[in-house]
Amino acid sequence: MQVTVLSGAGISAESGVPTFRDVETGLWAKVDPYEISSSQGWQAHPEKVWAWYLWRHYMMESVQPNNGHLAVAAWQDHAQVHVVTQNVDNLHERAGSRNVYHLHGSLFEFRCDACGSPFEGDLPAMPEPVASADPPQCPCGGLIRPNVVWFGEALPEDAWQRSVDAVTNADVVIVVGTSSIVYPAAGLPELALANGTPVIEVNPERTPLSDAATVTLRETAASALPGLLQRLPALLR
Ligand code: BV8
Ligand code: ZN
Repeated sequence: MQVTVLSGAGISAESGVPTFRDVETGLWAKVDPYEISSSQGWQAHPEKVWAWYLWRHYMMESVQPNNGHLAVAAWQDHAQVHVVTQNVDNLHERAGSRNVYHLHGSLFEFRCDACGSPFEGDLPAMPEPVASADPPQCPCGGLIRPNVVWFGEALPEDAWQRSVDAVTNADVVIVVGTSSIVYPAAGLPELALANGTPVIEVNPERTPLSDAATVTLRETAASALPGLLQRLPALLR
C-alpha cells in the first residue's frame, strides 16, 4: 500500500514551532509572515528577512519531532510512505522519514542570491532573536539567502515532480496541519480526489479542503496520526 502525506506547519505545532498563523502572536507580531516570506520583502529589507530565517534555522536546534512526525516515520514498516511537506524545518527527516520532498525549500540550505552558488561558509551566530541582521555576502558580491521558496517564486522542479508522482501513485493521501490556501501545494489534494484517491484531512480547524475531503478529522497531528493507519479500513469503508 502507498501512503502519501501532505504536511504543513500544523504538524510541527506540537513540537513548539509556531505556525504561520501563530507567528502574528510571537516576536514577529509586527511583521506579516506573507510579506516577510516574499521576494518583494527580501528585495525591500533583506536584513529583516535574513534575521527571521536565521532565527528560525537556529530555533530548530531546540525542538524535537513530535508523535505526529514519529507516527509518519513508523508507517514505513507497514507501507510505502512519501512525505510531501510545505515545511522548511527538518523534523520529518529527524523522525526517520526517508522520502521527504520539500515543496517550499529548507532552512538548512543557503545560496547566493546573485550567482546561485551554494553557501558553505559558517553561519553568523544568533544568541537571541533580533529583528534585523545583515546577511553574509558571496565573493561575487551577492547576498546569501535561505533556500526557501518565497511567494511569487517557482517551486523546485524536482520536489514538485516527485510530489505529483507520489500523489498520483498513492492509495490514500493524508493531509495534515495545513490551511490549504497556498498554491500550487494546495492543488495536490484536489489532484488526488480527481484521480479517485481518498483524501483524509487531519486538522483541529476547518479548511477550504474540509468539505471536499473523503474524511476530515478535527484532531491534532500528535493525537490522530499514531493510530491512523489502523483506522484506515474503517474510515474508508
Ligand atoms: C508560485 C516557505 C508561481 C517559506 C511558503 C499573487 C501574486 C503572487 C503569487 C500569487 C498571487 N496569488 C496567488 C499566488 C500564488 C501564491 C499563493 O498561493 N498565495 C496564497 C496566499 C493565495 N503561491 C506562490 O507564490 C507560490 N509560487 O505560485 O509561483 C510561479 C511559477 C513560475 C515562475 C515564477 C512564479 C509559492 C508559495 C510558497 C510560499 N512559501 N513557505 C517559509 O516557510 O518561510 S508558504 C507557507 O505558508 C507554508 O509553506 C505554507 O505553504 C503556507 C501556509 O502555511 P501552512 O503550512 O498551511 O500553515 P498555516 O499556519 O497557514 O496553517 C497551519 C494549519 O495547521 C492550520 O490549518 C491549523 O488549523 C493547523 N494546525 C494547528 N495546530 C495543529 C494543526 N494541525 C494539526 N495538528 C496541530 N497540532
Ligand atoms: Zn554569488
